Amino acid sequence: MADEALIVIDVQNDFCPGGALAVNEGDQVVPLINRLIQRFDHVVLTQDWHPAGHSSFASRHTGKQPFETIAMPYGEQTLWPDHCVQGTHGAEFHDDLEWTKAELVIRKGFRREIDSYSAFFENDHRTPTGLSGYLRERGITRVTLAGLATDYCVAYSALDARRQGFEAAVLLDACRGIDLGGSMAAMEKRMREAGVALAQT
Ligand code: VGL
Ligand code: ZN
Repeated sequence: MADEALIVIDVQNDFCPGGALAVNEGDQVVPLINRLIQRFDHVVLTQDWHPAGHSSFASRHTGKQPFETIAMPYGEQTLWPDHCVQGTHGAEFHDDLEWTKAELVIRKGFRREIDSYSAFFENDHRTPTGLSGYLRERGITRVTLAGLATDYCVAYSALDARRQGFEAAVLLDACRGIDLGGSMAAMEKRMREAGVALAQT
């Protein structure tokens, strides 16, 4: 287990019921993830962490509504309601998440002009967060992922983990998804094809 890390993705108020970008049943992952945190030697958290007026917010683009897509210099980008703004309550971890044991918090999406779903790379698939180097230097070869949302930040993190040469598993019962236009099925397929183990806690 010393060479394994649990990566808890974006268990933040804005992705839970009542939040700005609420994922259906998002808060229900918290008790499962708390048990996982106890079981793992190494725990990393990610925190979606946008400046106000972030380019992924529909409010930044006149005439655009949340969940529409636009072309950005780095590719297609889904537009979201304003969420996880740095320093706000919505950006904080869910109150019941027992995160004190975490050894690292990776904040992502802090560059105004580019979004970042993955814990490893921003949405240009090129700009690193530093997580690969951190894990590698610590001798971690296998990551287990859980959190929000299955079909966005969890899935892109798992795909990049494989791309970076880590073994990767996603615990689906400790995740909840957004499911825009079939994104749940599409991302589960992509994960499976990339060699991500899809499992349960
Ligand atoms: C996420 C959309 C926008 C996620 C973050 O955590 O899956 N989704 N920002
Ligand atoms: Zn975001």
